[in-house]
Amino acid sequence: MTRVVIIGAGPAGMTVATLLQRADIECVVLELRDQTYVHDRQRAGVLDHHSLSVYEEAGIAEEIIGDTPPDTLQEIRMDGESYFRDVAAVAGRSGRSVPQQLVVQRLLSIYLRNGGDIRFEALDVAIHDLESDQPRVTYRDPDGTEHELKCAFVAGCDGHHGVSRRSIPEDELTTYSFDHGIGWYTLLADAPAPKYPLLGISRHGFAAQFSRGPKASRFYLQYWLEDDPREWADEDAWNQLRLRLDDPDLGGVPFTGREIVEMRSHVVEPMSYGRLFLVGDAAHIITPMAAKGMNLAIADAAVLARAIIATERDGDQEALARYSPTCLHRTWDYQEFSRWFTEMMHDSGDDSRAGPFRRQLARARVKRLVTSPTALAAFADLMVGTALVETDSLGMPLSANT
Ligand code: RFL
Repeated sequence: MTRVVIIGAGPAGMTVATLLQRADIECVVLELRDQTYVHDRQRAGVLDHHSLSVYEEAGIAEEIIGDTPPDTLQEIRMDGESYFRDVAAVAGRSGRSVPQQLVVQRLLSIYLRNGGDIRFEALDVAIHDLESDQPRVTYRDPDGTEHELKCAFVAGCDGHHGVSRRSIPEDELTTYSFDHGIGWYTLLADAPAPKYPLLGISRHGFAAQFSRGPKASRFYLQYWLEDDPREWADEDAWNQLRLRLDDPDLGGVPFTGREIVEMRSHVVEPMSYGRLFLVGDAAHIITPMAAKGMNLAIADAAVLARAIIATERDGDQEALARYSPTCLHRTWDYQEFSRWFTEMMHDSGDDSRAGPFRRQLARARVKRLVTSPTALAAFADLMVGTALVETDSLGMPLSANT
């Protein structure tokens, strides 16, 4: 018998595990893939200010962020002009550019160094007796040996395609999905990143370039849904990046990773059922435009760990009831921000999708951001990461009337 079974060793699962371990609450992590896969999986790249505060509170921020400098400026290139926005100065706080695989590697290293229990290549994970106060989780080793873990709580941190959400009866969940009607081709290359995150607005479509460590970049390239960019020659992709990012020097190295990013948003409500709590991508998917996916996963993980600690240590029966409404409050806030940002950046470039009127509206929004300190302040607050708003079990913010 353990207290908590955590399914999935991504940012959500490893954050729950590390925070529980620091509070001496026994847990076991079950991960489908092997350690090399978990170590090397590249995705997000920014820890926002709230995520940093989670690791600071746990006393592990220094180890997680290493020597990465604060995230400060962002550059937008539009019509041959560059606009710099110092979101950190405006918000009065900043995040850090830490590649997701480093966040996971460092959490894993802390967890293992302190004697944490993680089982890689856990196959056919299944959750049973969720409505009881002693759920069971079963899985199989690659050699076929079957295992069963009894626990008090299950943290479903196994991403969008995992088993946790599917273990909840369908009629207990409401699912909200939205297809943004946009295609993004994402490319990794050992090409030095620009000094600041770069977003390019162009008649040829949207493009962006972000740092993924000191010598690598992740590129994003909008494509039209009738195309399959995986069929593009590398040189065609480089040509589009040069054009849209207004940088003739790009290219000359091979791409080391190519992926299609689904520009879909997805939220399920509630984020818990019986003793199972959905955390991160298992409960919601957000477009990468505002860099919030990993940060929402970390915020959920922190809320869940705190609630489990309050229940286990202090017998607080209410804390877990507030988990789903508190996380959904933040999720919807960021879904709105991400959609707004996505629409603005895409509609203000090519007008074949949204039409010329929407293009002019979107460009007015971009210009407002670079000319109005008030508009920039609201943007910077969300971009850098807001403080967590706790809600009551009905979803009303606890701080709304204070
Ligand atoms: P993860 O990272 O998907 O981890 C889930 C883990 O669960 C394991 N698993 C299972 N384990 C046991 N049994 C099963 N049946 C299992 N099924 C799956 C998986 O192997 C995996 O180890 O979910 P988590 O922890 O919720 O973290 C979410 C983030 O990974 C995700 O939101 C971000 O990567 C999204 N995202 C970005 N987020 C940001 O904050 N900033 C960004 O700049 C950013 N860029 C991105 C992104 C996502 C991308 N892709 C590929 C969708 C860029 C890209 C290209």
